Amino acid sequence: MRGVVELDDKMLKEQAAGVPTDLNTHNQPTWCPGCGNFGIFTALKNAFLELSLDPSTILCVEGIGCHGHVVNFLQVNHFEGLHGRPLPIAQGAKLANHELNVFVLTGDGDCLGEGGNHFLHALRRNVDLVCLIHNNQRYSLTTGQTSPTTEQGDRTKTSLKGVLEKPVNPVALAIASGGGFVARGFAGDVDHLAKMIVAAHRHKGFAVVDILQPCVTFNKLNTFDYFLKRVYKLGEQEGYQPNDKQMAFKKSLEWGERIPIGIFYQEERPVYEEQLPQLAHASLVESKVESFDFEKILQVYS
Ligand SMILES: Cc1ncc(C[n+]2csc(CCOP(=O)(O)OP(=O)(O)O)c2C)c(N)n1
Ligand code: SF4
Repeated sequence: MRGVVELDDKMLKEQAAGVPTDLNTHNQPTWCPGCGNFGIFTALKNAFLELSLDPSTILCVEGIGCHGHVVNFLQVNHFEGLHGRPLPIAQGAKLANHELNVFVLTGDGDCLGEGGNHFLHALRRNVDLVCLIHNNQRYSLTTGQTSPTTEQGDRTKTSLKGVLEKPVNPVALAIASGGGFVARGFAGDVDHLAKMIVAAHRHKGFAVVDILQPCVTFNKLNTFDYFLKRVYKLGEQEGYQPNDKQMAFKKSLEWGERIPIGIFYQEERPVYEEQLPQLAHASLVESKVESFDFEKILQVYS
């Protein structure tokens, strides 16, 4: 894989002394050797460096799953709560503090199964944050059961004769549900994925990146080789413009011999937090508690 974080002299010295570098903690990643999460982790760190974000302003909200282990390896603020619930937590955090740079790291099970309802409403609500779907087409932490994105006919330990249902297509779902920034990346192309994450963060509004993430242990179909033979970049295709919703939707349905990655659709629209009159000028953390008349509020409810 390409795109490894370049350590400067200071970081190398810190690392040799056992002191955390700017973004790594003391903990070594525990994913299976060859897991696609390594590529996503590197792309995320590269994106943070490219964006020059102060780590103290970054909040990563993780779901429960192999993807959520990032909480242990990355030196930024984190919140890991319940399975399927990172989106409500992340939206609440952004409403409370508009200055936070909020990134949701979620799995295909977490985001589209347990949290599927939250995903739909986050898309139409449009709070300014980035949602990265580590899409390995399995419930991997719990040892490889069928997830909402497992391919029809593929066999898993919970679908011994092959999955009967059609898979959820996160890109098509996001475009159809009002998403203002919808992209797909591949864990095996770290540089391109980092670019997708940077563009998602620069977009003002809810930005989704569906990431093709091989699970080398429990998914023997959608491997690195499988994707390397199929993925191509939308940006390199002549005439593709990510502002044409109908074209974007058509492209989002392409899956088989060729699988597009890149920005499918982008459209800026007003973000939720700036439309709430009570939060339009300042977020909750900036509001002075003294300016509230609690007596009056209590009287209303007494
Ligand atoms: C409500 C609820 N249901 C099920 C579980 C058990 N559980 C924990 S992690 C997990 C699988 C996570 O899969 P996914 O979100 O796709 O992440 P991955 O491990 O593949 O990265 C499940 C089913 C749980 N913790 N909470
Ligand atoms: S089980 Fe799959 S997703 Fe989880 S760490 Fe191993 S390879 Fe990665």
